[in-house]
This record gives sequence, structure tokens and C-alpha cells, in this order.
Amino acid sequence: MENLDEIVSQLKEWYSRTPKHFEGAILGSMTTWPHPIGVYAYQLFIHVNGNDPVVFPIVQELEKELLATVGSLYGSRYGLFTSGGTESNILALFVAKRVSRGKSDVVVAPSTVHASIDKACLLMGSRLVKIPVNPLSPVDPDILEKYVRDYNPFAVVVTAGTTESGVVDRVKEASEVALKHDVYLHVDAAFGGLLIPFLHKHGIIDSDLSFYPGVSSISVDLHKNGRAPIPSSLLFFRDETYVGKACFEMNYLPSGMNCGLLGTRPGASLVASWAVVKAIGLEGYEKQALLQQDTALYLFKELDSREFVEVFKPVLPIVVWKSKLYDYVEMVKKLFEEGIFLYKSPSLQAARAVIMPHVTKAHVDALLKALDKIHARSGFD
Ligand code: 0PR
Repeated sequence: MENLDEIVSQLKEWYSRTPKHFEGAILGSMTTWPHPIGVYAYQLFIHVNGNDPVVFPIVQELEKELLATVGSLYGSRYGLFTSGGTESNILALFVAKRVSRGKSDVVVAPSTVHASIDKACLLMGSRLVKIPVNPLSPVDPDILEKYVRDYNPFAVVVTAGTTESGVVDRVKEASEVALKHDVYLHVDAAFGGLLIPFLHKHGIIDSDLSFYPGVSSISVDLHKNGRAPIPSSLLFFRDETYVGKACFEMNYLPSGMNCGLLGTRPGASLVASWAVVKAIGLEGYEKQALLQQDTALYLFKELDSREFVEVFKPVLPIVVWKSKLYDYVEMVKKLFEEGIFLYKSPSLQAARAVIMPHVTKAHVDALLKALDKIHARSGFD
């Protein structure tokens, strides 16, 4: 057996080489440094199986509280805690298929939809029909309606904060289409769920996010802008009976039931999410959203002032730009070599920076410095 001291020193060595969000290099992913109270709660409840509410009733109690607090933003307290946007999206479509009668085995969504919707459809053997859209614009409700009329889908998915450009589909208009055609509407707000209600309140964005009458479910990730440890997400339903449709009979379990896709699951992340949401509070998320948006606009303005860049105006704190010197894959690679980690936005052939809660203006300045450096001596300096 290996000496534990050796393992610890090996772990410490790996840890020192692992990038940490607060150091400023992680600018492309939608992850962030978790709130310390979440880390504390996670460690304390590390032994808890979230799939066993009989032995660990705290799981159910805190899930209820968490749903009520966050759900007050959208007008529903029914739903379940999941492991992330992917599980939430798969479950939402699974429930949609279970509750829809007389519809085709088709899901309709704008082409900006997240890849987990493709995954869900592949898993269920359903066909995903994508509406070609400009990645910088929300889907046109009239075109959405045309697709719904033509395909008679069992579900429609729109996104409140798209992965590649942060665009917000118009949930209210999509809800009217869903209501008129009696079709299940799922809103993927994995990224935008904890930004949109606040930015809308302050008049920064037009669209709001809510359970308008035609909306059946909304997913909101807590391990993104919620600052909870990974894996943490919420899936809300408009109707309590839909929650049951996301559950499966499992007679040998004390509760006789298993809800969600995972079996044994980290109860620690649910308790940690509760602690983080309690500590930050909705007012804290509101302040944070305004700060994120402010930093994103700062980056946008700085990029816009550079001749070697074409930048798109951010809707949510996701800033996307192209270089006039490099292909976007090459630009992301060059910046990686400078110690800055960005993601790609293939639909726009551009680089993507996400201004998550840990990102400061100093981090943005370091990114700008690296960008200036790789464009120096190019005729653009
Ligand atoms: N819906 C939207 C709109 C998303 O942007 C994402 C993920 C999901 C659903 C899926 O969420 P989970 O990853 O929690 O299941 N967006 C992340 C991003 O763009 C995706 C990601 C995936 C990041 C894998 C890193 C990675 O290694 O940053």
C-alpha cells in the first residue's frame, strides 16, 4: 500500500499545476470558483446519497427550499435538483415525450440549441429538427410557429442564453406559440437563468424569463452563475404532476422511487447549493449579474476600439469576437499559449469569453494584453 503522505504530496503538486478561476486564465468556460460555504457544506455532507430521502430526509427538505427560493424568480416551485444542464435537458424532453399524445416523434429547436438537446434526442430515438437561425438573433416566433405547424412536434426547445453567443430567445412569444398549438415548451436557461430576471428588471435586456402560460419547463444551472460546486442544476416544471413523470419505480429502494437520471447521486452538491443560495441570496445574484454585465461591456468596448478585431455586442455576459489576422481556431490556440483559456464559437467562427462571477476587469486587461501581443508586428499595431 502506498504511503498516504506520498499521495498527499502528489495531490498537492497536481493542485499547484491546476488552473484556478481566481487566477484569471479561465475566461472561456461557464464554470466558476464555487462559493466557500458551498465547499464547506460539500465536505460536511460528502457521505449523503441524494437518491435516498428516507435515510437522508435533509435531501428532500433542502431540495424543496431551494426550488422555492430560486423558482420564485420564474413563478414555479415544482421540479428537481439535477447534476447539470445536460441531465435537466434530457429529463425535460423525456417528460415532454411521456406527457404528449398524438404528436410526432420530433423536437423542434433553433439551430443555436445546446448539444445536450441533440444528445437527448439521440438517446430517445427522436428526431431533432433545427430551425436555421442567425446565431446573433433570437428565433423569429412566426418561423417557430411555421415549424410547429409543419412538424407537429412533441416538444419545442428555446434557449435563454445561448452557448455560443448568449442570445436570449423570446420566451413570451414562444409560449404563445406553444399554447396555441398545445405543445410542450422547454426553456434551456442553464446559463441565463440567474442573469435574465435581474438584467430585465434593470431594463438592460428586453426579454424576461418566466413561466408564461405556454411554458412547461425551465432549466437553470447552479454550477454556472449560481456559484454552487459542480454538479448542481435545477429543472422546474409548471405542473407538479410533471415532476412524477421524471421519476421511476424502484421497489428495492426505501422510497420505492428514483427521480432523475442518476441513481446514487451526490447529496453533498444539493446541500452545498442550498448553502450557497442562502449565503448569496437573490439580491446577491442581482448585484453579481449587473457586475458581470458591466465587465462584459468593458471588454466589448475595449475590443471594439481595436482595429484587428470584429466584436459582437453582448446580450448577456458572453463576448464573442473574430480576429482580422487569425482564423478563430488559431486565435484561441495562440491565446492558450499565452496562458488564456477561451472557448470557440464555431457558429460565428469566433472566440468566446464568458464573464463569469470570478472574472474581474484585471483579468480582462490581461486578456487584452495577450491579444495585443499576438497581433503586434502584424501591421495592426
Ligand atoms: N445548456 C446550455 C445553454 C449550455 O451552455 C450548457 C453547457 C448546457 C445546457 C449543459 O450544461 P452542463 O454542462 O451543466 O451539462 N455549457 C457549457 C459551456 O458552454 C458546456 C461545457 C461542456 C463546458 C463541457 C465545458 C465542458 O467541458 O461552457
